Amino acid sequence: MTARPAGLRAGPPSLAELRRLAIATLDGNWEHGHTVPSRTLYPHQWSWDSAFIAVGLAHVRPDRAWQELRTLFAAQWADGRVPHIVFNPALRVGSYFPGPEFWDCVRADGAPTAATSGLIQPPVHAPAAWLVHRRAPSEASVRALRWLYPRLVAQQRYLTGRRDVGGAGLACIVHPWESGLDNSPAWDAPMAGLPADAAVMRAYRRHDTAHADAAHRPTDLDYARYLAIVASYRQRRYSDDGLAGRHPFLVECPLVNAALGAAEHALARIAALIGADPGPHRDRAVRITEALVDRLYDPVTGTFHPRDLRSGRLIPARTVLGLMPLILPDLPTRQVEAVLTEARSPRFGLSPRMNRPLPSHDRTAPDFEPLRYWRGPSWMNTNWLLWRGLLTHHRPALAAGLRESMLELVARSGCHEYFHPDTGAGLGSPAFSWTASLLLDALAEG
Ligand code: 2M8
Repeated sequence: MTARPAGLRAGPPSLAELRRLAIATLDGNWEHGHTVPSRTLYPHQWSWDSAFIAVGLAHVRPDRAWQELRTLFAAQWADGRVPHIVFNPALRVGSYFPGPEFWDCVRADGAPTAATSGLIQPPVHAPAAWLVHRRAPSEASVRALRWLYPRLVAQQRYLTGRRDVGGAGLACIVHPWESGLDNSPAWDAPMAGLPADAAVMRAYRRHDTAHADAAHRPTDLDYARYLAIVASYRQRRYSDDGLAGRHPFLVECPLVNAALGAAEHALARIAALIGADPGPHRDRAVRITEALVDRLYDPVTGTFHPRDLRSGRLIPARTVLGLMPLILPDLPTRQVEAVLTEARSPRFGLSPRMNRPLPSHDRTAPDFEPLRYWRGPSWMNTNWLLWRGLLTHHRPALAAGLRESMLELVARSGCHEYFHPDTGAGLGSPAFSWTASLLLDALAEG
């Protein structure tokens, strides 16, 4: 257990103190129109971070919640993709690696004037926008939803159109960064075929390891491969034409596709509110859930797995990604029960009285690493998504257990980026935005 988080007085913190800590964290990370995930490690705007941040801001600063989503979607590409990073032009070169000069998106068709990356992240924005409105409904929130709706629709069209590389109606990711779980063991197999030369990194200066313990971050070999995949996409100027068979990383991810389906459910609600037709969204939601179950659920393991489109096979690793389809309200009962069994197993340890936090990878696996980023540590956003899924599927005791465990993490260690999955010690960046914002959301539903 670590020292008491900065900003809290001695003794166990009260819920009001935790709330104040979360608000101070978000205020400290606010940067003219958006919130940085972390002042040190991630000083620009990140796509799915902004969605999670908006959910928390809705409870305390609803204007900022909408600004957060607006600034992100202002950088949407003409083809509908929402970039995973929007760079802050006021920052010096080298404040983050890889920066805009590495991405070189200006030469891509349909890139915005703002400097961005060319990748996406899980499309959790429509469900987040709907939650922001529900948390703080007003004329302004309806106006904001009217502005966002066509942009969210374009985002879905991009993912189910150009990114349907497998041809079954699911979105394909072209880089591990697109999953949000960068170095998850799920990506070891599809990355294994890429050149294995960590020495490539001598030509670059990693920014992350200057601010966080290298043993808690992806390795140089991981980074060499991340850059190789970006270089391949960049060479085709981020065009998705003819990706099949040529691009080195092509995967259907259960989290990205669960978010894709949840987005259609949210869009149906938004459409109904603003006078558009919810019908097509409902139809698409049904089709996405069916495709997800058909292509990514393995009846033998009883959980969801990513599908590697290059080999055609499901990836055997049992990571927290496999639990994420629980966010789908129309997930069939058989898969709901299977995911709950997996979550309650010693691999993940979900229970009404959790004695350890939910890990990001199977605790019983030989490649479980309690300190290294997405290979074991507990993260607030995957906790929160599973918690929302438990509420959606009416499991109040399990949801309460998970919520308690989330609050406990911050009470012990503060708003850290991630946490040791045994001790709850804070890891990565302190004062991390989505930890603060999702804590606010969990506190509000006590
Ligand atoms: C991490 O990813 C970035 C690359 O996008 C990085 O490692 O530099 C991930 O945890 C990702 O999910 C997150 O959105 C981002 C910013 O918090 O950091």
